[in-house]
Amino acid sequence: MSPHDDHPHPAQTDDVSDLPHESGPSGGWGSMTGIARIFGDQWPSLSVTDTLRRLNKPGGTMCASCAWPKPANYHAFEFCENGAKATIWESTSARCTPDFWKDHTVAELRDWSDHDLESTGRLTAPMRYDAETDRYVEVSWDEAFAEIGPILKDLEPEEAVFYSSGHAGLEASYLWALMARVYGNNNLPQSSNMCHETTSVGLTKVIGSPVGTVIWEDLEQTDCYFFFGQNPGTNSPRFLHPLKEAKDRGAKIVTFNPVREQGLISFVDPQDLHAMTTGDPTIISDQYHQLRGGSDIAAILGICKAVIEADDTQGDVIDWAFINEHTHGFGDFIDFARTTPWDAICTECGLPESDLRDAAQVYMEAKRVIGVYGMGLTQQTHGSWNIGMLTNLLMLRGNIGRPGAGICPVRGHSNVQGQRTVGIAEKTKLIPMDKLRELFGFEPPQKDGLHIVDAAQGLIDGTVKAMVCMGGNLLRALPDTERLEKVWPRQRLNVMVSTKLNRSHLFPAQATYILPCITRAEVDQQDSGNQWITIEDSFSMIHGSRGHRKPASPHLKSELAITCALAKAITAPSPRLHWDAWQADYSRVRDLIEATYPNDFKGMNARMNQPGGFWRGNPAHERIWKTESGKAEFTVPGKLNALDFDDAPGRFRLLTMRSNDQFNTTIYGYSDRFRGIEGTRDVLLMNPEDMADAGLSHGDVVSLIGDAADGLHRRLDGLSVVHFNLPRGTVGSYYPECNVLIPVGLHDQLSKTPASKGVPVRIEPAL
Ligand SMILES: Nc1nc2c(c(=O)[nH]1)N[C@H]1C(S)=C(S)[C@@H](COP(=O)(O)OP(=O)(O)OC[C@H]3O[C@@H](n4cnc5c(=O)[nH]c(N)nc54)[C@H](O)[C@@H]3O)O[C@H]1N2
Ligand SMILES: Nc1nc2c(c(=O)[nH]1)N[C@H]1C(S)=C(S)[C@@H](COP(=O)(O)OP(=O)(O)OC[C@H]3O[C@@H](n4cnc5c(=O)[nH]c(N)nc54)[C@H](O)[C@@H]3O)O[C@H]1N2
Ligand SMILES: [Mo]
Repeated sequence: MSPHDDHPHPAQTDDVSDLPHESGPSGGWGSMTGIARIFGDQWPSLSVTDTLRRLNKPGGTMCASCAWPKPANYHAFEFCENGAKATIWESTSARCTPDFWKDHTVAELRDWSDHDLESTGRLTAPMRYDAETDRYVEVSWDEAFAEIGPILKDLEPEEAVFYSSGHAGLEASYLWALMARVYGNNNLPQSSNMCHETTSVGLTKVIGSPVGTVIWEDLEQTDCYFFFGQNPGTNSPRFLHPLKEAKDRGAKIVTFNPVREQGLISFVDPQDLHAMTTGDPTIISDQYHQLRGGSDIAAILGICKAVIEADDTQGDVIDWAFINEHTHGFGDFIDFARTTPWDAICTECGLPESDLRDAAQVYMEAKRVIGVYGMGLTQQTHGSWNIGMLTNLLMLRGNIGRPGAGICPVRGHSNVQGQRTVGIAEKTKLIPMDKLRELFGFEPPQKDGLHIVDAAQGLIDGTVKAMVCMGGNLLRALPDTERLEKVWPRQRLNVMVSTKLNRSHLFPAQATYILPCITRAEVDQQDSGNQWITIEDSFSMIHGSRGHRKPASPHLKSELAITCALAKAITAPSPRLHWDAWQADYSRVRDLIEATYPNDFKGMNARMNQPGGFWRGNPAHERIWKTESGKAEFTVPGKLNALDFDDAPGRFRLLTMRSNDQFNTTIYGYSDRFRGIEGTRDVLLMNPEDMADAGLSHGDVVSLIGDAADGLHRRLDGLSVVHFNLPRGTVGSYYPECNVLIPVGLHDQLSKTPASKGVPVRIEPAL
């Protein structure tokens, strides 16, 4: 039992009569209370207020939480509740020093919760696992690299994997990718393999762009948003400001989500004195459609069908000029929309035809529409079809590549998109190998590397023998965590560059090292001074960032310094590889990035601190389609939902959720304020009629049983049932606890993104 683990279930504070669990607007005083609570919990030094003041402003520090863009015209406080939580969490005064291990063994810590592991504080020194005592012991940096080097050199290059989790800046990421390639592989999976890989692959297929087409000016000009499966209130709260501004000028917002998410319902701007005093919220969604989990294809098709019918009767609804000039495949798509009957569409998505026609009406009345999406669309077995369908809808009225319109995937980690841009990619076709050869005088490996799902399978099969991780917590973030915990220790080597202790440290391989790093808000002192780093946001804007805080320990190194030291330990010296000089002055790495990607990063060193960042451009924004046909592609999905299983008696569609009190596997606390769930994460959210049919009452304890076709047994015990406003047949429970239920093989068919929002489960009462 963890020391602070006083969160037994059931402990919901909500009243069951209080359906649909609405908790007051997002933002407002609730967000202040959320920040105050974590402040009291973590006791950061008071200089954290200085860090917060500098967040997301030119010349300041770019928030290490999400990738939401940073505007040129920033607010006095350009951070949100969750950005503040992330900053306070890493600025904690708590330290997990080598002495911590005097009192604890690794085996014992496996019973601790994710929250309590990270609550031990910032890691302060490099550590090596000692099997004899089952503890970590301090090592010097030199010893660590001297031991890691020979192990990796002894492996076949293909047996080692270099994972990264979207935090490290462009400079460290560029060198990380270079290091792997000089070492001899393209095994560079990244956290986006678990989230927006569906975008990288699926969106590229239809519009030739791996990233969204929208920029700030579009947000300022749009008159309509369609939201599919993205939750700005929790995951990108600064998005609520442009949404409010849009509502203030009369724009419309239509949302499709099985869960009524508070951030998409109403918002009180904490920086608006009048709103804070009166408590008057802005209503965000004009229409909120709670479709069944995984059924967006049907819902979007219904909207398209209504638009096509309106064009048939009234004319001039579809943008024929755009379709004729810019698209391919429209004939097949319009046939599909015409021939799919309304009752099939409505049965699948669980919404009446009138709802879809209402949504279509708003869509047709709007001149400029932005389609926003997140994990609700990407983390499905046919997530790529979802993205194709949303693109179909936007293209019907030419809503891509013109001002105020476009497609807007909202990214996750703060630099997750940028890491891909500068070479962290397992697919060789994405990398300018000729440039690398020319710049560094080596022969880059030609074979595609491993996606994170392939790496997980490789761990199971025994073909992957070393995971070297720049951040992250794979033993919680990946699917099938219980299976992976069993095979992870078989590795020859595991190296984890981390800021805090997490569960992935507790299943040591034959040799295991934890290498602690500074965070973005901390001073990154090198020979030429405190270094700037850069990141890329969701709108492909590049921003400089520099830390001002004293590092949590004098023994920490930067991610870039660790990369250079590792590179020297695992690759042969070469007159073209100046790892020491690059570490001494990161501007030299920016010159390399510019030399490798001249179109994207022209003048990088000079432009990085431009207010709002500099844009690396996007051909699809200018209606240049880098697809196979040279046109934007209409696509026809293979079926009306994005799942790999059919409905069956007793089978539910599980969507794994983030609470407002977590950042991925980092659990800040047990208050999912927006959903009215307090004091526990061990819950199963369920429709009241489904509960009645299953003979369950609010507070009953149940188990979830995996119901995938592979026949393996997967279960999660001890969840208390919560009476919740969800469509019938769809249930919700938290990520990462639920990851034991998701098969490694359950993923998007095109991009391999795990289908974390479309998991087949059954429910069993507790014994
Ligand atoms: N505070 C905080 N911020 C974060 C993160 C965090 O954990 N905490 N994580 C970061 C990361 S790495 C990422 S990738 C992003 C993730 O941000 P989001 O993309 O918002 O991800 P989720 O909250 O997992 O899911 C989004 C929504 O999808 C809905 N949904 C589930 N299934 C379906 C479906 O079948 N159809 C539709 N239409 N909707 C569905 C859920 O109810 C939820 O509201 O956020 C980033 N920002
Ligand atoms: N069921 C289910 N599974 C999911 C998802 C889901 O919605 N449902 N979402 C998926 C998504 S979108 C993602 S992105 C992945 C997330 O997967 P990961 O990126 O692997 O996980 P995180 O929780 O972000 O990693 C947290 C750890 O990163 C380390 N860390 C924090 N800050 C830094 C830093 O600045 N530098 C370094 N080097 N380390 C740092 C800390 O040690 C911390 O414990 O999970 C995926 N898994
Ligand atoms: Mo993510």
